[in-house]
Amino acid sequence: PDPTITATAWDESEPVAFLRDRLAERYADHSDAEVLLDRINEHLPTFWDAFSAVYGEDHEAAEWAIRAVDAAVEGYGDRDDDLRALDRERASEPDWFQRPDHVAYMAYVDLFAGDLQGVREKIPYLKELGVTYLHLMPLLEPREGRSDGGYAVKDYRSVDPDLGTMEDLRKLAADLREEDILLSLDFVMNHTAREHEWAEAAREGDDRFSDFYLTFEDRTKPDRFEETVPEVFPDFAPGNFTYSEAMDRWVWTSFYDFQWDLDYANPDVFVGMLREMLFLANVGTDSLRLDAVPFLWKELGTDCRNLPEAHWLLRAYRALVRIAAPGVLFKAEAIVSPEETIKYLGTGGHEGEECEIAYGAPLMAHAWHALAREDASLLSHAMDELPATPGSATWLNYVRCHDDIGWGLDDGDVRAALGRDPTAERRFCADFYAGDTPDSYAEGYRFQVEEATGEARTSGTMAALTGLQNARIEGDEADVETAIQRGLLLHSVVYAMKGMPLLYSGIELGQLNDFSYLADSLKADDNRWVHRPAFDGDRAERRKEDGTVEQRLFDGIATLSDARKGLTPVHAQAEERVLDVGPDAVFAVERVFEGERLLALANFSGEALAVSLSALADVWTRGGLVDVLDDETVTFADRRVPLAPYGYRWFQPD
Ligand code: OTU
Repeated sequence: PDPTITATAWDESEPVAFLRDRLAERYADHSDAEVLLDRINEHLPTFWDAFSAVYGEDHEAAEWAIRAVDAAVEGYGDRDDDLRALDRERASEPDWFQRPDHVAYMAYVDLFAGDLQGVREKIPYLKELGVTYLHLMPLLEPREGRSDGGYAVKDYRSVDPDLGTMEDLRKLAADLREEDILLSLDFVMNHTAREHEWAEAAREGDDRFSDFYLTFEDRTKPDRFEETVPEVFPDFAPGNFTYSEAMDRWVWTSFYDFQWDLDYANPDVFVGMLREMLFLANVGTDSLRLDAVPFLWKELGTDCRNLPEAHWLLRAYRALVRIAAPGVLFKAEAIVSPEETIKYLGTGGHEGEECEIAYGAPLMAHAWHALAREDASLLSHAMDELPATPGSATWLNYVRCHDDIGWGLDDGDVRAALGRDPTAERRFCADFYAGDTPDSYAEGYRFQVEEATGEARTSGTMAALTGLQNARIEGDEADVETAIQRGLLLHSVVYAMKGMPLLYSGIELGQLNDFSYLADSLKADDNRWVHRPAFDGDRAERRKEDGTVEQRLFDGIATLSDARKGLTPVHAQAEERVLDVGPDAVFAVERVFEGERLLALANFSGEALAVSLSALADVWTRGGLVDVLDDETVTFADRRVPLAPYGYRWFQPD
């Protein structure tokens, strides 16, 4: 029934109590009333707090709040028994996703395995790498033609027919669960494809759906927004607005012109997207990757990124999904400055109320910077400055992913740690990885160059950026070895730091840049495709042959995955301390949890060197150390630990 609340009935002084009573009446006869009302009572205060911060506190907002809870209750109703059982299990072990054992892998279904059936067949391969969490890139029905790798969704309730069916997806989710692998799927929540039925209806002049998107009758407002809103893809999708002839209006399009930003100021959009989100959760998804969350709210005079409302929206959704499907994780895709990124994990009194996971882009970009400079000072400084991660959350740490590398080095950090000009330093990174500095070994590409400063983002596979690509082409075995070592070094850091390590498919085999996209007119202008090669089965076979590049990389990474299993100090709740052990080239971190310690050392330079442990806590100096990766006990003369060029070592006290 329609949740009409008249202005006179609405009690604005006791909104939560009012809503609680209404909802108790509404669901009194529900077959699962007890469970539902418990959850509603638990999450209603945080939900209303967040929801009303966005939509106001009047009786109409309250009606929408009830509609939103209705959608959550429906979502609960549609949830399978085994998923509900999983929800209960996870509620009793809140750190279930923070444990040391987790290793994530991300892949495009078509490129990795052809289709969803193919992914099922690849499960043993994933297990060999120690994978416990699989993020499959966008696989819902995209618009035809260009679709930004599936990030332009036409229908959130059907699978891309080239990849399989919804039934295949459910089966895959169940098979993965059987093998203890979590499934993560994208929820593209900032925008839909222009061909989504809501956008189609808006174009046909439907009143309700016209309000689902941000459209403007002329350029007055768009021009004012453009004064403060940066562009995401200035090269191939300049500006933030696209003219729609059908509507004779300007539509907000942060990304490509065919990706229409939703208007979250409209509560109808909030509820509509909640339904789509819960549908996806109920397919058997363990984690929703919430795409482009910094962009959810727009406000004149701002950069329209990371606004408080974006956080309130996520908190409101988080509370509602806890009513329907509490075992489902929220993973924020927010590639923004370190201080802004961490807020998506729930900070400032909102611990546990927002996302459980966020991409560790700050670690990623700084590690690549350290590699280029053979100097870990900025990496150490930035990681040390990062505010403490909320205990309820974790990072997803990675070396490469499907996107470009944005050189998100903070001005103040660059000045403090290096005493250099920040713009020049970011430009140096783009130049180095494009192979344009005198001693660069890299073979990457600039993505979205800023003409004014020469700054740019970087595309390219890990193999291309670490010099493996060039070394292989030139056939120099010593260079090949060095490049493999660079790739493993980066992974050793990602595996040691707070968070879940994430492998980007193909990285474990040293796959090279792939230029086939240039022949495809739908992709040719977007060079991110250069680092999205199809999984190479022949290379995968070579991982079994001793001494091949593939075997050395694959086994190096698998060894790190193995080492994490059961290694208490890499639990996400473990403390993380960046240490100073002497040479600027060395990144040293200590992790401590439940009385157990890990010391991870990483030499970012191409020279062999030694570090001194004497200045560290006595546990590291009083006796022998267990070399975790070699599985042996060692002692060092004068407490000096030798590190090979680009070498890394993990120790525990004996
Ligand atoms: C994401 O990335 C996806 O990862 C991209 O593959 C998509 O193209 C895009 O959204 C649109 O759906 O700007 O350069 O702070 O950095 O959302 C990639 C978040 C991007 C943005 C991020 C975006």
